[in-house]
Amino acid sequence: MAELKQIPVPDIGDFKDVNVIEVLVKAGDQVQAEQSLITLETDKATMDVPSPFAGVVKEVKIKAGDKVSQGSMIALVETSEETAAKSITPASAANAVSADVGRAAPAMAGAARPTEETVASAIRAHSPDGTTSQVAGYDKGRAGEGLAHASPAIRRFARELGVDLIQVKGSGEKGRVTKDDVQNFVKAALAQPRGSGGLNISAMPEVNFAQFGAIEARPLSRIQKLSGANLHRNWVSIPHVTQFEEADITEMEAFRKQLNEEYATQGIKITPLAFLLKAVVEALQQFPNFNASLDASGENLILKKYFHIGVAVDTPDGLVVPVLRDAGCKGIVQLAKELGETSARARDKKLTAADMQGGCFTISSLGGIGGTAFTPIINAPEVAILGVSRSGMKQVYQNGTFAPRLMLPLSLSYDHRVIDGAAAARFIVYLAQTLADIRRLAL
Ligand code: CAO
Repeated sequence: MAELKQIPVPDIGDFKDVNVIEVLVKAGDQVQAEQSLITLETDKATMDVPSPFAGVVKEVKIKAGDKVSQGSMIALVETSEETAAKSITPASAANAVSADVGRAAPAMAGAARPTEETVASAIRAHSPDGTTSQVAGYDKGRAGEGLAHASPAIRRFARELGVDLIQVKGSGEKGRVTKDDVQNFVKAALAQPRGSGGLNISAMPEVNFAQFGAIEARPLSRIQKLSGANLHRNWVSIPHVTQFEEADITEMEAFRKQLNEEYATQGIKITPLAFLLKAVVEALQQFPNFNASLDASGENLILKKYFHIGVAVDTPDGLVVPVLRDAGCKGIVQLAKELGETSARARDKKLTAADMQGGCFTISSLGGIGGTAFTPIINAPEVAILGVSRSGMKQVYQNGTFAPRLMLPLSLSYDHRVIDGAAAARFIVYLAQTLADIRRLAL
C-alpha cells in the first residue's frame, strides 16, 4: 500500500541554518533511494542530501535560498511497498550525505555520526575554490584548467552524459552549474547542424597505386609524422590569412656583402636571415599582439615580454624549428653565428627538445632555394609566421623614374582570431621599411 513519508534533513554534523542552493527535484518526480534531493552550501563548500527511499515526490517543502538545519522538512514522498523495501535507513541516509564526501575524504566513510570537523573537512573537498577538492579535481584533471562550480549530483549527472563541466556556463548563484545548464548544454550540442561543429570531412579514398605502375612504399620519418600532425592541426584549426609585401633590400645587401667579407676569416656566414631576425624583433616590439599566444580558454591573449624566434630548418629527416633565444639582445653577427650553428646541429640531429621550445614567432626562409611567395602555416601557439622567398632585381618606380632595386618577397601568415588584416598590413609594411633602411635597427 502506498504511504506518504516525510523526508527531513538528516544529521549534518553541527551545521545549522545552512543555505539551500539548489533543489534538484519537483512534485511529480520519481526518485530513487540515494538520489540527491537538494544541495546545501556552507561558507566553506557544498553537499548533497539524498532521498532515503524511492518513491514519487508529492510536495517539495523548501526552495533555493532557504536555510535549513537537521530536521528541516525537505519533501513529502509517496512510497509503495515495493519501493519501501529498497529504502535506506536514516543512519545510512546520514552517511549518504557524505557518500560523495566520503569518496573525497576517506576518513568519513562509514562514520555513523559525523562530527562537525569530519563533515567540514569532507565538505571542504567540494569547496568551490577547489583548492583541496578531489571530486572537483576530477574535472580539473580532465580539462586541465579551471574548475566548474557544481554540486556532486550535477557532477555525477554531467559525467553520465559525458559532459565536460568546464565547458558549461553556470546560470546559478555565483556561476554555479545547474541541472538545467547541463541539459541545455546537451540540447544545444545535439541541435548543432551536422558538420557545423566538426569538419565533417569525407574519408580519403584508399587507392591501390600498384595497379597503375611500379611503386615503392617508404615510411615517413618520425619528424615528418610529428610535424605533419602539428601542421595539420594548425592548418585546420587556425583561421589563416597571408599578407604579402616586398622589401627593398638593395642597401642591406651591399652592407651584408661587406660584412661577409670582413667575417669570412672567422668562418661566419651572414645571410639575409640574420637581418630578418633582427628586424622581426624590432617589428614585434612595435606590434606586441604578434608576440603573443591565445591561452587555453581562447579568451585571453598572453603577451610575451621576451623575443625568442623560431627558424624553420629543412633537414633530410624533415622540418624542425629550433628557437633562437632573446634575439632582440643580439647583434646581426652574433645572430648569423647562432643561426649557422643551430641549423648545423639540426641537420646533425643534435637538437634537444628544449632547443625547440618557447618560440614567440617563426621565420621560414626558402630564399636560399627560390620561389616568389608562399603561404606558411602558423606554428601554434604562436599567432604569426613570416615566410621569406628569394630576392630578385626589379625595376621599381621611384622619384619619377624606374630604378633597379633588389626586392625581397615576404609572406606573413597570421591568426585572424588575434590579428586584424590592417594590423598585419602595418606589421609587414613596418618590417619592409626597417629592412629597406637598416639604420632603423640601431634606433
Ligand atoms: N634571397 C636570395 N638569396 C638568399 C636568400 C634570399 N631571401 N636567403 C638566403 N639566400 C642565399 C644565402 O645568402 C646563401 O647564399 P650564398 O651561398 O651565396 O652565401 C644561400 O642563399 C643559401 O642560404 P642558406 O639557406 O644556407 O642560409 P639561410 O640563412 O638563408 O637559411 C636555413 C638557413 C636553415 C633557414 C635554411 O637553410 C633552410 O633550411 N631553409 C628551409 C626552411 C624551410 O624548409 N621552410 C619551409 C617551411 S614550410 O614547409
